[in-house]
Amino acid sequence: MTQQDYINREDKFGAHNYHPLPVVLDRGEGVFVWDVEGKRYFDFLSAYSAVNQGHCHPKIVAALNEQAKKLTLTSRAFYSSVLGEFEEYITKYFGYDKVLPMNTGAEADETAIKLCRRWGYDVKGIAENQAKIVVCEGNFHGRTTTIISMSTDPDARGGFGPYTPGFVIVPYNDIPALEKALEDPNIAGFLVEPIQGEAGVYVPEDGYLKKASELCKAKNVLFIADEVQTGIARTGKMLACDHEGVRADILILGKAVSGGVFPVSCVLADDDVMLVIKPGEHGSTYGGNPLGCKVAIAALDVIKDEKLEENSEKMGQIFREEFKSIKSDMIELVRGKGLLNAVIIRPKGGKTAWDVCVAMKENGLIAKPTHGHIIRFAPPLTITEAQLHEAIEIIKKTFKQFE
Ligand code: IF1
Repeated sequence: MTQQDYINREDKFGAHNYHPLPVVLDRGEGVFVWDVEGKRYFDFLSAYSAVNQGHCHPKIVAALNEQAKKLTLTSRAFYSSVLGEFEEYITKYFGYDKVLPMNTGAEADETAIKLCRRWGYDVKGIAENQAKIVVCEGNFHGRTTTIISMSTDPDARGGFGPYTPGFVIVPYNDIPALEKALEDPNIAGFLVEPIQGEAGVYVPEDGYLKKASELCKAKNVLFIADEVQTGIARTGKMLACDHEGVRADILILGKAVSGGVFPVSCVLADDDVMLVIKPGEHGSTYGGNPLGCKVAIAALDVIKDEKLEENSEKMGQIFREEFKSIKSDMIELVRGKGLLNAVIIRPKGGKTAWDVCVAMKENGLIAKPTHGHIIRFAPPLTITEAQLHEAIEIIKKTFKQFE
């Protein structure tokens, strides 16, 4: 089968809800992936920051294999020998009283929304069905019906109504707007991405998160951080909120919690919030399954063992410095933190970010354009300095081809 045969088969039998770059991947190891013809690429997407620990990390895969032979799923109708181990591990790791495990990022966001609303009624005393959550313009929290109800992206939202009420949208990185919105006594929470990923790696001004969390505290509103994409050392600290010393009341994690090996997401909170949900009121068949628990413990171990926070910070600095030295009138701006970076592309002679990504692919590096004019650069955090320089040479060479 040629690459085109694989592409045609997906096109014929799969729903057309994605528009992938024309490359068919077959194998991965560390920062590299190989296509079905054996060509090697630097992976600068890392499965949207799920593969922070690198592809097929031996320790994480070993944890998967070992547990797979023993017990994979019990449902939450019974206790398991592994769930408590994971719960103790992750709550101590992030410093929260309790965790609620789910599978995907969207489910964890949904969990946070339900938790926040229930807290709003039971603890804050908001009248029935009146609770509201403040969210930001340009947000991305997933694909469920409730989540797209708070989206401002016409592609994500359009034509899927009717929408779930109860959200108030304010501009991102705008403290006065947030302050004004929080005057409404029915606001139960403020849900925010510490850096907006899908919006194009939009980094707020220094102090925004700190100030926002203080405003929330003053108004008895839960500060809810969606760190599904920014968490787990992606931005140079374990959590992006750590850059400003902010501790969320509800922390949402997904993606790299399990190193891209098995879907695991979760919500962390202290008892005063988490215990408002009672038995039977929320859950998921696979949530907290033994396989995911063991994988997540191994994946989080790897972050610490290999000092990936430090490496992410250091390699990120080098990446942005080097990028600034690339002479191309197609590069408008480079921004990001740690190894979550984006480059804004100025189209030239009809050539767009898509064409740049296709050319980079030909040269041995894969990344994905977003919003037509932005390319995200987010390699696995295990990337070495030598590998980073090699990757940057590929990027330089590619931009030169457009001169
Ligand atoms: C897709 C982007 C990344 C997320 C935040 C929750 C979720 C996500 C902050 C939901 C998911 C994804 C999903 C992926 C594309 C993607 C993405 F391009 F949209 F912005 F990562 F860069 N919160 N992000 O970023 O997590 O349910 O997917 O596990 O194809 O939709 P999920």
